[in-house]
Amino acid sequence: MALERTLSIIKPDAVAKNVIGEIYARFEKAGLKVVAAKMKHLSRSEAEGFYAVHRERPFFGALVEFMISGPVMIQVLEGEGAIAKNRELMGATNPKEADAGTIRADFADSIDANAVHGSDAPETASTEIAYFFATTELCPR
Ligand code: RTP
Ligand code: MG
Repeated sequence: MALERTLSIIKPDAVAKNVIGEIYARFEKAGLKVVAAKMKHLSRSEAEGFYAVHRERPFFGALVEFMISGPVMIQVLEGEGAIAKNRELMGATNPKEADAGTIRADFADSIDANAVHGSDAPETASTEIAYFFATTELCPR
């Protein structure tokens, strides 16, 4: 398996629940390393740009409103197969369908307020990392 980097966001609901540390512990226990991190309250245009791929979807407006409702914690995770590993730790988009023991099963309330984001493929991981971090902000490999 290849050493990968992926973008992770702890969404406003999970930040408000004060579980950043608990979520970081799950990343670390799974062998994922935090190689960059920042806390940020996204502007509307930042959230719209980040989720531009979903612009035409019926949930786009609600998604943007939710993502700007409070600060988020944004990190780059590195590890063997980091993209899939992080998606596994996160669980299904809808917490009602998420496997027991996943981040969404344990911390998410609804499909809108679903605690975390994770890149879904190598291409989206590169674009999403570059969306929030300058190369100089990432730990060298
Ligand atoms: P994410 O991008 O946040 O990691 O989540 P995901 O890949 O599991 O889900 P995606 O299909 O990319 O959707 C992005 C976010 O939009 C919200 N959503 N709402 N109401 C709905 O039917 C619906 N579908 C998606 C979720 O908050 C999802 O995380
Ligand atoms: Mg997605």
